[in-house]
Amino acid sequence: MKRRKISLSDFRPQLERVERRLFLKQSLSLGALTMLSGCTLKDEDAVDRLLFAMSRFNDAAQAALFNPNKLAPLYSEAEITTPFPFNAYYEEGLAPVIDGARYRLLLSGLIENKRPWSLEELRDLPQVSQITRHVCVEGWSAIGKWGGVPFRVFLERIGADMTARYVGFRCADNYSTSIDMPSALHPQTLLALDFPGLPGETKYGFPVKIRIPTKLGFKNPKFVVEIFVTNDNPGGYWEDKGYNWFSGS
Ligand SMILES: Nc1nc2c(c(=O)[nH]1)N[C@H]1C(S)=C(S)[C@@H](COP(=O)(O)O)O[C@H]1N2
Ligand SMILES: [Mo]
Repeated sequence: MKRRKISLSDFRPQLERVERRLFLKQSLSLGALTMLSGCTLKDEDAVDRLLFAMSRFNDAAQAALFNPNKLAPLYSEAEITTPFPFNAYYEEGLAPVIDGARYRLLLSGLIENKRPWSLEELRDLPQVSQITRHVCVEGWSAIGKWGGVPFRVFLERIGADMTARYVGFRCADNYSTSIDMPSALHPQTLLALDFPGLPGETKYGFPVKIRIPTKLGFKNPKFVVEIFVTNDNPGGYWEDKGYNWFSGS
């Protein structure tokens, strides 16, 4: 497999922006501010902006390096982690419990057919399953099995604009995240309907989770209630708090 070589010049605009920020930080914040304020070298805003610019630069680098055909490793049934760890931005007892019979998956944005989908209709699409490793930024990983519809198949079925840049997700617990289109179309990205855990356990994302083994755990939304396609980066719950947006694993 041949991979396109990337060089720093591919990122000229981003680099220039970072350099400009560095220059501004030095001349305004560190220079002018220290003169004005005496001794504190503190300008959290400028530092934040610089780190944000570097993180966006890192997004571009990760996107350019992302190989849409490279597969995440697969594992055997015997390697599955039981019980599978639960995680969310709140404690376990507060995870939403959704009524599967009344559930409808909503669609919006750059999609031809936006009619909502019931769980039964999603089940009628071709199903696959895979055992992969979930990696959380908080420093743990676990191997689990997820089943469902290849996300590319679903995006084709609904007439999603695959030339658009982003796919965004809204969840029943007010969580949100978004991914780049190449990752959405990756052969292992699943609209998952089967989760780790015991039958009837809903905390791992019932009824719909987007399982993306090529991305960190927080880019894998659980309890998904709406999917949208857009050219404007939608950010997300952790992304808006400063986590790196691309976050490949
Ligand atoms: N709706 C929703 N999805 C979410 C989260 C969340 O808080 N809400 N947390 C994310 C994070 S940080 C992790 S590690 C995984 C945890 O998934 P699990 O409970 O299946 O292990 O879900 C991700 N998706
Ligand atoms: Mo996570």
